Amino acid sequence: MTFDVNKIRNDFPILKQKINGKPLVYFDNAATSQKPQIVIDTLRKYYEEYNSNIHRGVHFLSAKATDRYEAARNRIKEFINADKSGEIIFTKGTTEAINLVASSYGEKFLKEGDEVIISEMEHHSNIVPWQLLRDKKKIVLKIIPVSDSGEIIFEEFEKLISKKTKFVSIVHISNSLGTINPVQEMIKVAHKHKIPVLVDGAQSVPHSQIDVRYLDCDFFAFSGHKVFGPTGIGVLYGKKEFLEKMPPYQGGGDMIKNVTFEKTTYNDLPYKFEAGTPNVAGVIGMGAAIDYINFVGMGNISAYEKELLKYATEKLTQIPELRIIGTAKRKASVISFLVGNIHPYDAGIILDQLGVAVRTGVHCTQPIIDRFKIPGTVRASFSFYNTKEEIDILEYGIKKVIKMLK
Ligand code: C6P
Repeated sequence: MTFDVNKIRNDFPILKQKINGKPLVYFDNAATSQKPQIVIDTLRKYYEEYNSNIHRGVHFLSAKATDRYEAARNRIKEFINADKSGEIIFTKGTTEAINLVASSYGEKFLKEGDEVIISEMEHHSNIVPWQLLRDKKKIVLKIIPVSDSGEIIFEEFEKLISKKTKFVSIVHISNSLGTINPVQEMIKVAHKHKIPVLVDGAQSVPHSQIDVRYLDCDFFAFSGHKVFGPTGIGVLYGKKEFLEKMPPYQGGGDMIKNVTFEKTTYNDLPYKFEAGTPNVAGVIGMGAAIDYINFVGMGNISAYEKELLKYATEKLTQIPELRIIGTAKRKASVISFLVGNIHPYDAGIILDQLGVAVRTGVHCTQPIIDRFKIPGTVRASFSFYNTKEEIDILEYGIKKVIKMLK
């Protein structure tokens, strides 16, 4: 398909509305993305026509829902180029996917004194699960420092690796800085020492083609709601060799083969990790979102967003009072900034009055915000349905913020 942003925008009904009397400029895509009509219709059709529990019923509706659920798993497998559909585990989102690994892998393979490496720019969801494990098993957390431009200091990462290192968990694209981390190189280094690596792909899957076999990551986590799908659904990809050895994360229906009071045997992958009635609508809706991305083309999405980032960076750097936090050489379409001494929250409120939705604060990444010794940032994060005209509105809004609050 040839890329026509106006046509694309027509697929997203929410973008047509006015906020505070002004056309909505939605620049909070890193928090959650908007949903195309096809996803909304798919969810409605599911509930109107074949809502049913899966893997359980012999009746028509249950069979249909099961088919659609498993078909979505297969499409997601293809989308990230996993080897087997059993390596795609549905979770609530990135957060639950990382918790699953920290809890289950940690339970089985990590012991007191073992070291887990994360970076200074992790989202809380890739910090706290490891801290919980630290409290439980007395593992040691090692933190890769980040440079002033917001890049991982690679040599420091290499220096942190020792015989005690037993796991690396790293964010692919930083949600607060936009930095694209060299995860493939990091995985190579870790694998030389036989250390498994989890990649937090919450911010990379919406913007770039992910190939988990090419990356050779051992685990990969992402969320449906950031890839134009519903909330409350996400994916953990894991290599079969690890998943098979890991204990279940939760117990309940569907994750078992046989249950007696004396002994329970667990189901095969991926069901071993999907206890209870899953988010059937969410999975099917996420499948529709993946179809939509494939229809637009990830190549088109990445190229267009690169253009938007370049345009926005050039425009915003011309405002003397504005300071961008996160100036890595390789960046995704996120601009975090501060305007003079104006508190990000105040800037966000004024931008909202102009219909511009941005996120303000620490973006669930308090350690990296503290590292820059700032109270937080204003974050504009772009998606492929945004336009250069909207960036002009943001620029106008920032100038207004300066006039009002300086
Ligand atoms: N970041 C943001 O505004 P969940 O909430 O489970 O879907 O995703 C958690 C998560 C994990 N890693 C990264 C890099 C993320 O950006 C996020 C979610 C949102 O930046 C909400 S805090």
